[in-house]
Amino acid sequence: MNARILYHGNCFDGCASAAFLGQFLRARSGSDLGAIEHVPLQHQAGNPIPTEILSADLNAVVDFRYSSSPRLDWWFDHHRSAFQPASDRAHFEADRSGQRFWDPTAPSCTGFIARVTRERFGFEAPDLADLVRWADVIDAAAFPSAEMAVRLEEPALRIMTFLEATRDPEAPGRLIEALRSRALAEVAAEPWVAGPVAPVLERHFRSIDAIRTAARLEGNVVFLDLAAAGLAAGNKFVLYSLFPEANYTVTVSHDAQRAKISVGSNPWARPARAHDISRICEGYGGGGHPVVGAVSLPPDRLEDARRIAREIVTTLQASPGGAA
Ligand SMILES: [Mn+2]
Repeated sequence: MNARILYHGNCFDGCASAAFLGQFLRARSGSDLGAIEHVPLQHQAGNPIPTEILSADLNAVVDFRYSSSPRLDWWFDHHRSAFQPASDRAHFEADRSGQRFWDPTAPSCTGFIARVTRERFGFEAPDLADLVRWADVIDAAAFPSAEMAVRLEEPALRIMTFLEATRDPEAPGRLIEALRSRALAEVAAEPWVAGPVAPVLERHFRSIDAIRTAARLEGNVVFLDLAAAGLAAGNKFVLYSLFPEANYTVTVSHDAQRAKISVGSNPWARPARAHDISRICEGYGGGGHPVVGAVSLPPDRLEDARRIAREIVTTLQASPGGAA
């Protein structure tokens, strides 16, 4: 019996989920289980999980949307948008296989798989506890400090950087195999991980100095015009590490597709966010969440983007509701 695990590609939680489920399936099936093949999935319009892809003896999907295919043997996800089309939700709720699981409140899919396989199937994997813990931190952006997310020193954060940067189609599968049985520090030190990560980190650290020069703290808001500074959008935690006292960030960026205003609130700031950022962005045709949002304009409207960004800075400097 061979197995295929489909997972959210180029994502730490996706790969960690695949590694954890692989260990579970091995423990459950013993010598009946032959090779496990790992196939990355990407969000895209249309059906990203065609039935032909579920053609192994045993097929699993982790950290990715639902499929109503009868060939799907195991499914774990924690995305709120797991059911597309929405009618898939009724299919999921009618399922009696006891092998399809969804919890949109779970910080990571890896942690969710660990919880379900322990509670329902008595599976314990103490050697994967570190992997589970880091998947929870990374997928929920629950870093104890902005500095940790900027320094990228921890092995798990190096592996995260590697996954976001690698263009080698063989790399994620190799990584998943390694994560199943080896410590994160050992995997991060492998030349095939550390090698490609080095230039990415170097670019990242160099951009920090340029951002420090270009950004301005205006009251409780950091304003950064990346377009004027000739910088591309990057690690969103840099501004919070440079300006820990700021409550909000407003960034203008520009590429061939759009002129964009990004608005964020500092997760580590006290007092915490008071404005609803999604509502502010909606006022300019954008959107997002209460804690983070954006407005996108066509690429030829950079000056309009700058004007809107200035207006949003002023709005955020005032108390919510209008009183200054
Ligand atoms: Mn996830």
